Amino acid sequence: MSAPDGTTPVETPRLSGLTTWDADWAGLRVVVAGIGASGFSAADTLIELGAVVVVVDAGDTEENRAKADTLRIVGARDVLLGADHAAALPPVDGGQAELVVTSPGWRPTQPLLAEAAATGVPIWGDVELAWRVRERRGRPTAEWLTITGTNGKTTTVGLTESMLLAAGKRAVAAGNVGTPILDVIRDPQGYDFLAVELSSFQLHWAHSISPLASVCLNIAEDHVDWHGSYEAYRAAKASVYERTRIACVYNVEQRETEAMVEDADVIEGCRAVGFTTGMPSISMVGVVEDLLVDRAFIEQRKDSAAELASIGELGEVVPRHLVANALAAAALVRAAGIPAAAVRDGIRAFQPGDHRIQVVANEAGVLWINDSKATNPHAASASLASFSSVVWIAGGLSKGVSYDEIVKDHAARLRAVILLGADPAPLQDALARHAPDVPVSLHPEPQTGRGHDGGSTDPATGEALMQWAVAEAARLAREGDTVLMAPAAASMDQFSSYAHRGSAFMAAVGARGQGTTAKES
Ligand code: UMA
Repeated sequence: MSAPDGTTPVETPRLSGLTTWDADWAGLRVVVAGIGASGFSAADTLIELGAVVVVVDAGDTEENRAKADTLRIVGARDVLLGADHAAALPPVDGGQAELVVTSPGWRPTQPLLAEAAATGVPIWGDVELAWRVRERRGRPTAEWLTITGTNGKTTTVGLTESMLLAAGKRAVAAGNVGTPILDVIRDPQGYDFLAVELSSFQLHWAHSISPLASVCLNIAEDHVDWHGSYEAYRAAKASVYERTRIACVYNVEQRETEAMVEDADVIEGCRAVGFTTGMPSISMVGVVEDLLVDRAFIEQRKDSAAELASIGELGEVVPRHLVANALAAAALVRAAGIPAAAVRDGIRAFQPGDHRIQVVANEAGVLWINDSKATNPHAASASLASFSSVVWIAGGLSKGVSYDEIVKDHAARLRAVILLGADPAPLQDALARHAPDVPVSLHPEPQTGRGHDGGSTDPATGEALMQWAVAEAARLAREGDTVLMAPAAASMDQFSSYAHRGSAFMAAVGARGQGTTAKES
């Protein structure tokens, strides 16, 4: 077996025997790259397994030093902090490392990793390590349901977890969603199922995962800087389907995901199951009138469908992509034998995260929605598509993306646009080209853009800007409109995070005396 570049081995005779927790990990010489969430968890796990571990991180920060102290106490051979240490592969116990376990944020071109690859030292991500140690004597072995995609991963992983819990299973969401997967693998009680969110970075470094069911929700250009090309990003996403055992779940409305399934090397007998927000054909889950239905996992699927839940159970405002996410989650758990009633109960119990299509107010016929988490055009486009007449608050740090397509696709539904962003030009220009009749509001004073890349964002600036934007929106919105704050851009030029931007929006709407229906957590 070799890494995605086709040359670097990911196995050696020693490593190929290491496929359970109880295998002989003792004395294995490992370099762990990174001491963030996943690196710390990987190092801690390897130490517990008896490996000889050297941890490297370019950041010599107070937080990293505290973590380094903890790892030394539990038995790390060495922890090397600082940029110089990350420039080369360090020796372990005087010899060459037998394995590198990397954190997802480290690019393949990073010098330490490049040296490992060039000298034939296998590189695994923490997710690969987790897969290798998932079986442990005396504990249940959890089944994995794996979820990737450009947008919607976190919602889908949350819905999947909720449906599994509703069925009375011991289940947890882990991976890119925030909880390092090796933390849940080491849970003393163990789990029946893991709902695993996988980023393209994690997939790049995962080589032998064989999930029960898997899904790539959608794909659009993202993270090209890390992968080097869109093709490489796509290949990483597509690898989620490799070695799937029961069902590869694809997006009927995005043919590219179905093509990924067709190309995947799956376990004999694995089925392709589609999800669609339209009427489902055989072997799909989909929508009939206002119901989510299953035409894939019932015996009479040739001529009938089983009701799973009604769309209204997903919330007050149900954008199409939320329906899609719920159907994808339903397909994953149905593949795992979860009853239809638990799909419904899981949807009812699910609490979506803040700042993702969050209803802030619904008054005087105007719906106010906070979708601050829409930090790229693909996410904002899905959001816009959910409403027919929109006052759109948008713009921010554009990361060099093009706005032509999103403006072209949604020009007809725009009542007005209110621009945020230290440099509003990218979106403003696209609006001028493709929606010249839509009124555009720009803040009367030039925006500074303090805060990006290490500068200190002045929260007051962001708050004042948002108050202006909300006042403009209130002036422009008509009965039946939706005021949608889905910026299609990152926030860091004017806010400290997307959460800060969303909170500023909610506070500004609240301050105008709108009846808030959502509270901040
Ligand atoms: N570092 C270096 N050299 C490098 C890169 C990083 O030394 O070249 C060090 C940093 O100083 C830092 C550590 O590595 O100490 C950080 O490692 P990391 O960036 O891989 O982050 P972790 O803290 O390990 O968190 C990772 C995921 N982060 C990324 O993929 C960037 C988290 O996803 C994930 O929740 C966590 O593992 C647990 O699995 C976050 C994310 O932003 C939410 N994901 C991206 C996204 O969703 O778009 C992919």
